[in-house]
Amino acid sequence: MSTPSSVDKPDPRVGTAEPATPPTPQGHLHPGRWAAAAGIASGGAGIAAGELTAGLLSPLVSPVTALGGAVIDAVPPGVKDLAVQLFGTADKVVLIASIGIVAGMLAALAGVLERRRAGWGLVLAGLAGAAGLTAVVTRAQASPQAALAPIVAAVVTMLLLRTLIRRLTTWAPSNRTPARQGNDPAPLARRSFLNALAGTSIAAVVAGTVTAVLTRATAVASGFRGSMTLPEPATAPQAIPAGATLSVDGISPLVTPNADFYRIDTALTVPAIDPPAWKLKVTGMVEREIELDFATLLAKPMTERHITIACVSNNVGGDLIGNALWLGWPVRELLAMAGPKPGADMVLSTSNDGWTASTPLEALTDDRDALLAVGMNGEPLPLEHGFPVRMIVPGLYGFVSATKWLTELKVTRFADDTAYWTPRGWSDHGPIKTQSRIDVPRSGRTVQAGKVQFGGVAWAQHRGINGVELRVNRGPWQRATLASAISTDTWYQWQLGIELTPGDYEVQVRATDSTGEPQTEDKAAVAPDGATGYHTISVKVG
Ligand SMILES: Nc1nc2c(c(=O)[nH]1)N[C@H]1C(S)=C(S)[C@@H](COP(=O)(O)O)O[C@H]1N2
Ligand SMILES: [Mo]
Repeated sequence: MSTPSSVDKPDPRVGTAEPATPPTPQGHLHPGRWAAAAGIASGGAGIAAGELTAGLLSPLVSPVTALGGAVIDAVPPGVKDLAVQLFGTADKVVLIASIGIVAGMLAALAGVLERRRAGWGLVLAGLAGAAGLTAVVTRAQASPQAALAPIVAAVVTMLLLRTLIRRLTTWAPSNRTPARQGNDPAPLARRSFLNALAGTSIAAVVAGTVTAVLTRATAVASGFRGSMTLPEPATAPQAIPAGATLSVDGISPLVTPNADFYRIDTALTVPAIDPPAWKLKVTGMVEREIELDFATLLAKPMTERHITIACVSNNVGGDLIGNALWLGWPVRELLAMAGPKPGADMVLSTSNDGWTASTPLEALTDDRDALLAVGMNGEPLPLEHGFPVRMIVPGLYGFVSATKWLTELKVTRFADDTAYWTPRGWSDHGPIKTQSRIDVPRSGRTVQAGKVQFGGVAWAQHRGINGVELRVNRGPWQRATLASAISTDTWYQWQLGIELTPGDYEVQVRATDSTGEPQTEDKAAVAPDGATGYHTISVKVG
């Protein structure tokens, strides 16, 4: 028969071996403290699980960094300056540590509350998760999957907290119970709680360590990016002509802000490259192989140009297209240094993560200003858009030209080398097809009878657009007002007001490139080399 005093004797049998400690937790450490410890361990493991999720899915925005960002945005500038004065470059470390301390106190409180009344601690954990979720989704760089991390953090915290507090309550009921009689469950329950607490703490430390290792490279790359200054372009960029922007509500902005720029790549996690360790190799059919480092690249005479890039996977009317001001060194200068050998007709560009693109050699050596880009809209390339260096080639779809996180250019032949997408059902060449899109009104919208304002964009990079027309219910084509171009390498805005009486309408758009070739009505799927057909919308006029 086991009694409270008999458990003090060491007993080798499983489940009953207990060190010589008092039989109830009250005599050792107050259960409230154990509850607080359970809260901290659960919260720690939950936050670590959330940060790990973010590290894998959305390394640029994690719950903790998003909360830090939200704090920075919320404090008045005076406080920010004071923090920088006080802590210098350690200000961010101090901020994250403060978030850690607040989180620890809240987690301890959640443990204590959960022990007092089941469910209360879970509510507190849920509220903290909601705060993290709000911070994450309001960050500019947040991707949809970034929302997963705070949810994982909250769910893991709640599950662990509930388990630990239940075990603690079994061991040390919160309201005083009569002295235990006979088969005392306390030692077993005590062991069960302490094991779970230890397991949770170890899991928190392991997940935290893995996350730190995983995200260290991203932190280094972001840190470098944040402190670098872009070189000035050797020649000023083309000015945006006065008539290039039309004032139509809801039309795509002429220049796409970085935060709104579409992102397409096969990278599961955003590659993080430390620029001092970066090198670009020029190999293959060249007179001289070249290795270029980042400092050398930045010292080259830079060109700055607006170029509209588009994805071959963009459906007719889709939004996988954007226009940015790119700063870079022309690829042709680098290739001229290397000296391509006769017979070469392709450059296979490789990214840090092994992805490859096949670009016609000619598109990289002619005068179109294919760039080794380091800047996007006046900033260093965002990490997800290829930091530190990517290719941007006017006139070609991204999958055959716009290699991000660029590390190698191999001069070769289409007959000898194959790019990533080519054996997967896509073409090895990818000139951009003439296309046009109606941005307003949105398809399916009801608009007021009278003069209805239509507006959108049209593009045929490197050829240019010379006209955009609309037709209603397959009637005659009506010529839209075409804005001035920045250059033929960018998209053009267009607008047209059409008198419409109440009813349902189908409206279509088509563009004609500057060779006089109108865009085709024939529908083609995105594979193998880009969608065709007219963007067609339905409009209800009320
Ligand atoms: N390393 C790498 N670069 C890449 C890709 C990729 O999968 N990996 N995708 C390409 C494709 S298909 C497109 S459309 C463009 C998109 O560039 P963005 O994400 O900066 O808009 O990047 C290109 N560069
Ligand atoms: Mo693409």
